[in-house]
Amino acid sequence: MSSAEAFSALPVSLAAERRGRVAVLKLNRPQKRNALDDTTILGIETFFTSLPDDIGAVLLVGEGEHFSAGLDLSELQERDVTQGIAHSGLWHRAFEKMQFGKAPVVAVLHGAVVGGGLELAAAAHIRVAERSAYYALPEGSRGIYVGGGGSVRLPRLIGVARMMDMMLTGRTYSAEEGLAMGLTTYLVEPGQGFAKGLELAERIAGNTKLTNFAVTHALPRIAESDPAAGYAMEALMSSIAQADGEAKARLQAFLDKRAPKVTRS
Ligand code: 1HE
Repeated sequence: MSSAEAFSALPVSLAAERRGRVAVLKLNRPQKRNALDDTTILGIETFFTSLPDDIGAVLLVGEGEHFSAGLDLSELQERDVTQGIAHSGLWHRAFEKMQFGKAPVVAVLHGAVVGGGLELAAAAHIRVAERSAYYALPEGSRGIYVGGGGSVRLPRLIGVARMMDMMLTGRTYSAEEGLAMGLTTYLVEPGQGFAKGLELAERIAGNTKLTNFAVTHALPRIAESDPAAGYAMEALMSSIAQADGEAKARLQAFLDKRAPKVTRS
């Protein structure tokens, strides 16, 4: 599928564009603070499943004053238990497609990154947070529970105890506090998020496809494995990666002094 076809199939609450080898996906419902309704979640799934093969990285951003206010609460009232399970499954599917998709995802965060918005951000591989960003899980106070994979992803990032505190007490964390906790990967000044995110996404898109696959698909699975299986998987993955023609060309370029050295950035 071409990027024009893939991007035009999105609902109005999302907008996508190409920046070279980077696809930018924008939450585009600022009048509702980018609250995530079913249509938007389905659109996120469509976007990640139909990403053109030549896209090397995705930049996920939010229009308006906030990244996302989370679940669209107006859609919640009518659901029974069975529908609730199906709804959560929809989010799980969409975010899995994002986390384990064709290309790494850099999320640019500002303003509210709350509830399902934080669950969405947690499915990204890198989070660039502007100083205005804040993290919260207001589900606790609303009488509901996370449903977008938050119980699985967030404890792995910040620990069970911190997540419990956020849900039980409504505690919020700033973008700066998020640095130490593992929510914020890069902290930037207001208005600088897009440029920083794009710079990182372009760098990621310059890696080989195989390396990006290894890092985003193999590494998290290896980290979850028992050590014996992990070592075996690592040995396989590293031998597959180094056998790739592009890897050999890059190693040769270094040995020929044509490739950059590793320096402090
Ligand atoms: C919404 C939503 C929403 C705003 N669903 N409509 N999430 C929350 O509990 C967060 C709820 N939202 C807020 O706390 C605030 O809206 C914000 C701090 C994010 C932004 O405040 P502000 O002053 O900029 O905007 P606002 O005036 O509160 O909202 C503007 C409009 O967006 C207003 O609608 P309007 O028709 O009156 O203009 C709001 O009703 C609407 N709006 N947030 C629906 N979330 C898979 S499970 C995940 C579970 C969760 O995510 S629970 C957490 C839900």
